[in-house]
Amino acid sequence: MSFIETVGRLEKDDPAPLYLQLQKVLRDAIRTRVFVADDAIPPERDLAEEFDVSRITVRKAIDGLVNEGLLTRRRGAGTFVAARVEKSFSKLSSFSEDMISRGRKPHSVWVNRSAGGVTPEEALSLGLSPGSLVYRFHRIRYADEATMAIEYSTVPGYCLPAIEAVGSSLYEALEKSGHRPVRALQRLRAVSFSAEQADALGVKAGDPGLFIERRGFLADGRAAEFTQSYYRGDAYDVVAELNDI
Ligand code: 16G
Repeated sequence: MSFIETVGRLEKDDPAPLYLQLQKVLRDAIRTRVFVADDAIPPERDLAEEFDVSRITVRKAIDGLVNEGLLTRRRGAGTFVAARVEKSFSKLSSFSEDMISRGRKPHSVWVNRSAGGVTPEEALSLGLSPGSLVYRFHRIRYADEATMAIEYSTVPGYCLPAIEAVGSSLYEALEKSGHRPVRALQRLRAVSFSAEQADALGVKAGDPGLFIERRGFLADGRAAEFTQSYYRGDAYDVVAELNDI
């Protein structure tokens, strides 16, 4: 069956630009696993022909998905569904959203969750007054059956109605309570996993990891989260789009 038979046509009377429609078709195909990691997507000229659009439209659609990290171009070989998770460094997305958009199923194993008074260190990270309530979440994050990351999140008490509000996704819970961060500061550095971390992730002690620290803020400037993530170095590429200043 051809790709177009599987995914359907573009709606020519849909007012959305054709390249955005084609992006949606390709994004859906990855999300629903019509294409999986390392699959080649059809060449530009075939897509142009099958969807009856210009090559320029196809190129624009693909460029966007390459920038998002869903597709990668390999010189001389074509365009493939990214095997590693190409994580955008400039998008305020959640782990669950990152996985779902790639057709992978996120889930977490809880190591610990607790509520309590802020520690001096947390108070500094989140800009909270001593005595404030915080929620702490420690999770091992999976995509399908593969371990991806260890995460420690601290969330100010005013962001959630209760600790139980967080089910499979922290951002979903924050969004529901109207406290999803709208801005964040992030920093990243290379680490090598300790024996304990390696054990939790099923990798070898000393294997490389990416440590990403995110401080998320609400529109009014208050902190919404302080999260330290240890991502597997063999599973992620970090990508960012840079614009001229
Ligand atoms: C991502 C975020 C982390 C956030 C988590 C929420 C980065 C570097 N970090 O891992 O700050 O707390 O997603 O994920 O992207 P969830 O909504 O699936 O629980």
